[in-house]
Amino acid sequence: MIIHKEEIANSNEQLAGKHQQKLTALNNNLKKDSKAIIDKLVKFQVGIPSWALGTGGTRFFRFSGAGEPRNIEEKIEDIGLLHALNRSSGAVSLHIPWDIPEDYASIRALAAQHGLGFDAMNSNTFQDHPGQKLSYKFGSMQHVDKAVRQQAIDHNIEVIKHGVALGSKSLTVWLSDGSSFPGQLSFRKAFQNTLESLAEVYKALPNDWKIFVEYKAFEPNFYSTTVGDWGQSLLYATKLGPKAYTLVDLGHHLPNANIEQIVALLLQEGKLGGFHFNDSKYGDDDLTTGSIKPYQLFLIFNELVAGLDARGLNHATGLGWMIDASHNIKDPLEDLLQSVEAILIAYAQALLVDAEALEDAREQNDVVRAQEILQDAFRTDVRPLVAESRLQAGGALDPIALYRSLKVREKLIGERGHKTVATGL
Ligand SMILES: [Mn+2]
Repeated sequence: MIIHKEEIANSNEQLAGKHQQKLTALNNNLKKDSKAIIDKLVKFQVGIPSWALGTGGTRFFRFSGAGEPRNIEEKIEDIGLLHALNRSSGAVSLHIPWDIPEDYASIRALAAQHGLGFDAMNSNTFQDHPGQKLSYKFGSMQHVDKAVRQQAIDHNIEVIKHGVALGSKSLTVWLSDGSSFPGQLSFRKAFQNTLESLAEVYKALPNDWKIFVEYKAFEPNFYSTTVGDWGQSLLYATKLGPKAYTLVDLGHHLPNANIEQIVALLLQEGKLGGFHFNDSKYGDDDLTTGSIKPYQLFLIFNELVAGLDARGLNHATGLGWMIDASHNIKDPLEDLLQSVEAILIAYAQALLVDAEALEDAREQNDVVRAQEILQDAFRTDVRPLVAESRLQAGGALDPIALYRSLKVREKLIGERGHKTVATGL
């Protein structure tokens, strides 16, 4: 299905009066130029991964949703719906082999029709695929058997080829490699094998591509992970070369890690390349961004904005932004609308921070004032700015309300049926 411009315009018309009131009230109290902030919000796009359109599950059970996309075309259609509503979901991040494009030209045309481009490609050596010769049970790029490592290398090179054909410019590698018991592997050999394998993939990267090395503290391996934290990821990225970067996934840290500090230093070193948004209470919970720790999200964005500005990088294109979440009990499309909204809210709040005053407070060791400056921005209700940016970009003032009133899910169920499962889930 398609959401028509008139449907969005009609709904916006009904909400316009109230929206204008809120925006004027906010503008009257802002110390910064709201136009510059709104322009930045309009440009900011968050990639949507192809695996996030269906209902996820846990290791206990997967409670199926309904009307889920059954193939890559329907997944692109779903991202098109999101983008029509919020105008901030303009990129698709594909997962291979869950979403292998068969006809590149038609997939590209379909994406373009929805105003979507192709963001980072994702490889998968964390599971065995049908017809695969060798097993990844004991790792892929770290494996003691060279033939298994070669299989993982070949797969990643294959993913790059798909990406080139679609117009993508980056490859994200997340390895589940590690060990579940002490003594199971040699940390040093596992690192060396992984580095050599990644170097083979690096060699196959086109010149204008980036490779993102994603880290994760634990799970599915529970004793060690071969790319376990930002230090290890940075080590790989540094040894690989200038096209290799670290990727921060918010859920991949040990509890209470200071992610904003990690982000600040990686950016300073020019080695932060990709970013995966989600939220968590305990581990890699993959919950809706901003649903648990909105203040942390704001503090991270504060460092992102400061770090990107310090390097003169474009906020919208300086990093690869993507949502990486699992929707177990919510409608995935509603969940994604909430996540994108939360990301834009945190971004807008970070743009409100008075960086000069903050720097001054730091120089004076005025701890109280520094905190006041940050919390003043965080406690500002910036939702009218985010809504205005959507309005200006042609999106809906209230995406979730419109999604519900247009009965999008009901229509998708009508088209696709109740019992559908997205590929890869
Ligand atoms: Mn991730």
